[in-house]
This record gives sequence, C-alpha cells and structure tokens, in this order.
Amino acid sequence: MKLLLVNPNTSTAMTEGMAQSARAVAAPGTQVIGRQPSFGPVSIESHFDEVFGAAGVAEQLRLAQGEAFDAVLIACFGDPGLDAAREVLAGPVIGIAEAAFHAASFVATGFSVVTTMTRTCVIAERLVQRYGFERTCRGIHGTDIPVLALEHCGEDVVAQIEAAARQALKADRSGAIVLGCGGMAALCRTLQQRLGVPVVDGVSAAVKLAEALVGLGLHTDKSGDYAPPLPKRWVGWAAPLGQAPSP
Ligand code: 5HY
Repeated sequence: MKLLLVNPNTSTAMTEGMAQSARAVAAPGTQVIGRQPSFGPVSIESHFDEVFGAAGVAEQLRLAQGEAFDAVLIACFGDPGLDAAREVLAGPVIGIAEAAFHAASFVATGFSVVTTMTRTCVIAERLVQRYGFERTCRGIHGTDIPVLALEHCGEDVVAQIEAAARQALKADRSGAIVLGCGGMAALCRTLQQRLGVPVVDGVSAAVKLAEALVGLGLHTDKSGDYAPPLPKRWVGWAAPLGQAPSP
C-alpha cells in the first residue's frame, strides 16, 4: 500500500525525519512518501501558524488526488486540516494526535502528553475533547522546547523531555506517555527504554492504524459531511486549490 505523510510545516528536514520513523515501523509492502506544503511556517507553534498548516495540508492533498494513495497521515500534533483532508481523498486520513490517543488508551488507563511550546497545549486539550479522551488523558505538559530544536537534537533535549515525562507520570498518575510533536518520533524508543512505561509516537501509531484500516477495506464515508467540496469559483493565490487537478 501507498501512504502519504503530510508534514503541515515546511521543514523538509522534519518531513524526512518523520518519514524515516514511519518507514521504520511500516509493513514490508507499505511505501511511505513524505511531503510538506509549498508555503507556510517552518514550524507550527501557534493558532496563526496552524491555520496556514491546515491550508498547506489542503494544498498537498489536492495535488495528491490523482496519485492513488491508500491513506494519508497528517504529521503534526494539532492534526491541522484533518476534516478538509477527509473531504478531498477517499482513503483513510489519520492525524498523529488522534492515532496516539487511541494507541495510548489501549495500554494504560491514563496517559500524559508531553509536547513542545506550552502555548500549544490548548490545541492538544481541544483535540482531547474533540476525540473523547477526557477520561484517559490525565494531563498535557509543555516543555517550551521549540519544534525545530528537535531536528538533530542532542542528549540535553532528550534529557529535558525525559524529565518532563517523569514529572507528568507522577503528577498525573499516568501509565503511558504520548509524545506531543511529530518531531519527537525518532526519540520514542529511547524514551520508552529510559522511562519503563509505554511511550507512544503519533507518527508510528498512525502508520499502523492506516495499515489496519486499509487492510479492513475501510474508506472515508462520502455520504455526508466528508463528501467532496462543492465546486465554486475561487479567486486569488489559492484559486488552483479550488478544484481537483486535471488528470
Ligand atoms: C508538530 N508543531 O507536531 C507541532 C507540535 C506542536 O510544527 N509539528 C509542528 O507543539 O503543536
């Protein structure tokens, strides 16, 4: 099967890093292709950044429409553009936060999220409510590590995330950690070994969930709100995104 991993920020290094993490867990027959928007912020650390991240996801899914991807991963912890993406493509579209919450809920009665900038915690809080994990997500904790500091990060950053995770596990009485940034994917196994509890990276969880859904023959429902966008006139720089690319 063919998976498209869309990084909503425009850091090509982060796209490739996440794609490598995805390939490391993908089944032998799964091809992972990583892409990012042609416009927008190099990292998503605010509501304003996220609006453009979502638009970038919409751009990449429009461009991918003729390429027969079996499923799409949105590789940013705010799951930006998730609903729009589900309108545009037929295959399952999975956000890494949604995937991580589900995976963590299977292995612990309560989990804690450790993320980057504290100001983005509210985005994760809203996703917990949207996805219905109020009872199992016991806390969301920022480290104020900038997203791009996770690219080629050293032991100092890993140790900082580990310390924040230890504090979260104790304060929340949690039994698992969810890594609250796609850029943390490569740190998952190290942190799990150090912490001694399940550590969930949303990129890896989304890959395996996508494989499961495609294996079950499940596609996104098109009978209601996930039907394709209504055709209409678009103007300005986004005009080419108003309709599917010509075959
Ligand atoms: C992410 N931002 O996964 C989020 C992390 C966050 O550019 N990639 C980003 O803190 O929301």
